[in-house]
Amino acid sequence: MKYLLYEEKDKNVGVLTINRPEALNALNSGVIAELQTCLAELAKKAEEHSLRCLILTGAGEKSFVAGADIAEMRSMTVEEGRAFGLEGDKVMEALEDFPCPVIAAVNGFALGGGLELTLSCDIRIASTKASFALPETGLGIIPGYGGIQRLSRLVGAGFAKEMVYTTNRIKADAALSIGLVNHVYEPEALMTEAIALAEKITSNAPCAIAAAKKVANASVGLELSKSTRLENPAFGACFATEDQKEAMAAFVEKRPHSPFTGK
Ligand code: DAK
Repeated sequence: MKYLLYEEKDKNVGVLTINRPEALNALNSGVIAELQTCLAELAKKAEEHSLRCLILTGAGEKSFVAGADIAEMRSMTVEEGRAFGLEGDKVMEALEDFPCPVIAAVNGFALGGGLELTLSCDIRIASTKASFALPETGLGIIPGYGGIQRLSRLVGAGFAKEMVYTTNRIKADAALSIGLVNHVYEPEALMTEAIALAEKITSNAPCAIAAAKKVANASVGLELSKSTRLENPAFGACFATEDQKEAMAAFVEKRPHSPFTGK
């Protein structure tokens, strides 16, 4: 891969790095195509539970992803713009539907499509150097990778609309205060903390985590009465797993449970 780095850490944690630092990791069609291919491959590992939490980050000290590639977009026709958007949407959906949790470790600029990428992840953590904005309206376009919708759901329509209409860039502490990120760390601590968070997730039963992610995603936008009904079949299905039997037996027998297998 030209634009991506992938590294497997201990405890079923993977780190995927967008590696185009000379352009602040901007999303050109090459990056988008590689993300599609790579996420499809990694999804197979996640289905088998050999990968149980994925961390997404950007290469270099300055940027997570500084948006879609403006140099590439500037001369697009309406049809090309739509096609470019559709390919990007596939990446956003692949992250959102990824079979295990995805953490965005935001190490710098998360602008436009870069912010939208983080919104498709399950959890966002940031370094004190991170900043967030949707600069699209200043470029004559709108956030086209589901940013308006996902940001509104996360931080509420008021903050989302302010970010879209003003293009103002907000720092990590402001992102924390509106719930856009869960935690903020010093830059040198970001990856250690991301891995610690990922390992905490992977210490739990992978089938249960996958089921919880599916229920959480499927519930978005549904009335409470409908979304709670989604939970019941998923809850019941957990009782078919070896991990549930072992974890509950271990509790009752007052012993540590054996490692979760994802079965
Ligand atoms: N695209 C292409 N190149 C970029 C880039 C970008 N988004 N951001 C930075 N770069 C490149 C710069 O051109 C520069 O390249 P060289 O000149 O060295 O060749 C290099 O990265 C370093 O950037 P700077 O020299 O500008 O670095 P500074 O520290 O001075 O400034 C900056 C950093 C992040 C403030 C600045 O680079 C900047 O404002 N960048 C643009 C940020 C931006 O506006 N991003 C949003 C892009 S719009 C769609 C769906 C989604 C989208 C579009 C369509 N459809 C459904 C159709 C998404 C749109 C966007 O994301």
